[in-house]
Amino acid sequence: MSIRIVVAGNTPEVTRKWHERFVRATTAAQFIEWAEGQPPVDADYAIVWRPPGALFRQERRLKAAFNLGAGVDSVMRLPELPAELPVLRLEDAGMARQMAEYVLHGIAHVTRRFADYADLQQAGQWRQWPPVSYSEWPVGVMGLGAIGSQVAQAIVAAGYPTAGWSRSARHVDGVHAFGGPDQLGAFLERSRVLVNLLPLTPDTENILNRQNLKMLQSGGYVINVARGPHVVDEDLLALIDEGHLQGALLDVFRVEPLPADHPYWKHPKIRITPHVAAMTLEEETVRQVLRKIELLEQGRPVTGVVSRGRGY
Ligand code: NDP
Ligand code: OXD
Repeated sequence: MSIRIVVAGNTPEVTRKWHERFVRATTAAQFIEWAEGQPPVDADYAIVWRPPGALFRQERRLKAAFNLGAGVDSVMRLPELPAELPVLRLEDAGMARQMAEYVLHGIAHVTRRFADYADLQQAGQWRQWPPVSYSEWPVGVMGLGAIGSQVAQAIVAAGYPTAGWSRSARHVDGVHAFGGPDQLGAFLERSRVLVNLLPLTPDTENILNRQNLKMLQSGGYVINVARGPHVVDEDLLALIDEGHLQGALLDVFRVEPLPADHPYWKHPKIRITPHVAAMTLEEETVRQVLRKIELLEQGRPVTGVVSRGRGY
């Protein structure tokens, strides 16, 4: 009997789209679109994106669940998720390169004063600012994982003094390593641009709060490309309005789509994008997931298994 794989997205359209991609990629497995209320299909694996918890109530014979993204917060928070079920996440799969490009854009926007040039253009003025002094723009990257480590390397290559903060003070060439809660203060104090690439876990929720953001160098800038609940929105807005921070580039939000009346939409010092910093690439994703299923079926080890203790 062939392997049975259930595909479950957050909407029927997402489910259908991914189902089609996997069906097109291989005939070696049977793919089934999951829908709420349908009888159990006794699937071996689940491929999911923000799935409803009911999936895990219905499918009781799963050997593993594959998340169609790097961040697994929407899966790990489901009370229905069986405690022993291995959850696997995407590892890079083409996202790190996109993320590096997005973050470098955000850094250059502030260091090269592109917002000021836009104002000068509106005013019909020809004026040149002095060249960037890179030493005045130390960048700190929170999270040095599959994506964050490559983003940090791109920032180093661009010439900025770069530090990284991770749980384990992970080593990345050219990046000053800080680790754990004890070194968070020192990491923030030496940073002027803060790039957030942490996973969302109980330990990291609300980490970009007044107390921590206040530790950034004056005139600081925040780039949040990880998850919305990392940021205490009121604290970020207050520190910008008080002038301690000069602005922010935000790709992710507590509620998505961002509600129409949210102050971020109209704030002159905040730029937003609709969760597009690094998009899931279909070809790379399908290839990575199918390869891991093949390895698991052969009883061989796979990487990218989420630690239940750490939550990422
Ligand atoms: P990884 O799991 O590979 O890396 C996580 C990093 O965060 C590791 O360096 C880890 O430390 C560190 N970390 C985790 N918890 C803590 C903590 N409590 N204190 C200090 N450091 C911590 O994640 P990825 O790089 O693959 O992805 C990062 C996040 O980016 C995703 O979780 C997702 O939310 C977001 N993302 C956003 C996208 C977008 O389009 N906006 C697209 C893709 C991802 P250590 O190395 O010591 O384990
Ligand atoms: C992800 C995302 O986590 O797209 O992969 O946000």
